[in-house]
Amino acid sequence: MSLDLVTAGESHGPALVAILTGLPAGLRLDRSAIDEDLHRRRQGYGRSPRQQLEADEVEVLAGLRHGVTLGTPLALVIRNRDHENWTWGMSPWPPEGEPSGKGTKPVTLPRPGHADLAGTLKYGHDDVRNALERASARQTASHVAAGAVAKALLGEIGVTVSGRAVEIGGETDADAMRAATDAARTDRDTLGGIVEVVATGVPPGLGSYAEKRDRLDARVGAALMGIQAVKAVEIGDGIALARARGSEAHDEIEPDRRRMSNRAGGVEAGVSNGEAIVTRAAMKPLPTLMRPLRSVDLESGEPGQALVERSDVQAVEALAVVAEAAVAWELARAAREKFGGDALTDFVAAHSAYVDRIGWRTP
Ligand code: EPS
Repeated sequence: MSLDLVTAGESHGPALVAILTGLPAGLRLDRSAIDEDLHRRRQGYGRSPRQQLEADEVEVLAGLRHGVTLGTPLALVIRNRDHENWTWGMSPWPPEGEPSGKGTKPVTLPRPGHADLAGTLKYGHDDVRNALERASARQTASHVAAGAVAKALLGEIGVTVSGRAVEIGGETDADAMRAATDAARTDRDTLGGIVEVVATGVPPGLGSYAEKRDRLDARVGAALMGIQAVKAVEIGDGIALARARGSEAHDEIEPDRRRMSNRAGGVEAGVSNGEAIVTRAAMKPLPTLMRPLRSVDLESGEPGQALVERSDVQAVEALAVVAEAAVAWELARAAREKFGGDALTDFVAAHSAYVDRIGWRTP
C-alpha cells in the first residue's frame, strides 16, 4: 500500500492543487485542523504582506464524503487570492484584452539563490517568471494540507508530529530572534534559521536497512531537503556525533528495551527504534533582497541588479510547519507500507497486532 502525493500550482496562478493517493477508507478528517495548519504556516514574524492577502482554506474536490475518506484519490485545492491581481499576467490561456495588473512584463534579472537562472536556462524560458512561479515557497501550502491529512492518519496509531523554530538569524532566544528580524528588515536584508521536528509514538520497525531507499532517515532527510531553501538536515545529534567517541555517541538499552538517551534521534540503521524521531532542517536566508545582489540582464547581457519583489524577511517559523508536514507525510508513508489495509480499521488492527507481538507500549 503506497501513499503518494502529487502537487501542482504556481505562486500567482489560480490555485494550488494536491492529489493524495493510497489513503485508507474510513479516515475522518477535520477541516479546521487542515485550515489551522495552513494558518500556522502563514504566521510568523517577518512574513510578507502576501500572507494577509491569502485566506488559505482547503477545498476538497474528491475522495471525501461527509468528512470521511473513501479510499479513493483525495483531491485538495487552495485558491490563490492574489491571482485576482495577476489575471492577465498569469492567465493559463492566452490573455484577452490589454495587459493589466501584475506580471505583464517579462522578468530578466535572476536572483542569486532562487531558481531563476538555472530554471530559465534548463527549461528554455524567455521570462524568468516561468521558473520562479513554481519554485516559489508558496507551493509549500499544498504540502502542509497533505501533511495535516498524514497527521490525522498517524493520530489513529498514536503518533504525533510537531515542529518549531529553534534558531533565526543565529539567535535562539525569542526576543533576540525578533530583534534580528527587525534589524534585517531595516537593512533591507533577509535571514535564515533552523527548525526542529519531533515525532513521538513511532513504534520500532518503520523503514528498513535492507536497501538505501528504504531507510527511514534517508526518506525523512530527503523530505526535508526537498523543501525550498533547506540546505542541511540533521537526525538526532547529527554532526556532533562525528566528533564524539563511541562510548558517548550511542543510546544504551534498558531492560524494557527503551533507551537511556536519544542521540540517534529515534532511527538506527534506517529503522525507527521506538524513541522520539528528532530531526532538524537548516534554511538559508531568503534570496529576494530589497537591496538586490548583482546579477545579469538575460536579455541584454549587461550587468544588473536582481529582481526585487515583495517578500518575507525570514520564514523560519513557516518552515517549522512545512517541515512538520514533510516528516508527517514520510512517516505516514512508512506506516502505510508496514500496516497496509484498505479500511482504516485494518490499518489500526495491523498496528495493534504488531505492537502486541513485539510487546511495545508507548510511554
Ligand atoms: C516567495 C515570495 C513571496 C512569498 C512566497 C514565497 O511571494 P510574493 O512575491 O507573492 O509576496 O510570500 O510565499 C508565499 C506566497 C507563501 O504563501 O508562502 C518566493 O519567491 O519563494
